[in-house]
Amino acid sequence: MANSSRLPKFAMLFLTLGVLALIAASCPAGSDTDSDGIVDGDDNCASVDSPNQIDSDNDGIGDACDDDDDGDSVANTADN
Ligand SMILES: [Ca+2]
Ligand SMILES: [Ca+2]
Ligand SMILES: [Ca+2]
Repeated sequence: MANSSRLPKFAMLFLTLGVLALIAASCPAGSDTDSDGIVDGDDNCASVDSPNQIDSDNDGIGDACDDDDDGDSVANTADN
């Protein structure tokens, strides 16, 4: 008796988890283009692997994407 009533609940749990996983996988807001573990909406550099999200000048553009990551108006390539 106990076993026969437990099995459908277990099946329902898996079905629910499966549906939730399907919704999460198909939701664009949850996508992570660069696979660094930060979803695009929260990623300060969505196209570059940047799990640490460091943004030295706090301009909202992560160092990985920021041409001038210390905000002194001198591009990284020319900056000392
Ligand atoms: Ca990301
Ligand atoms: Ca990133
Ligand atoms: Ca920045």
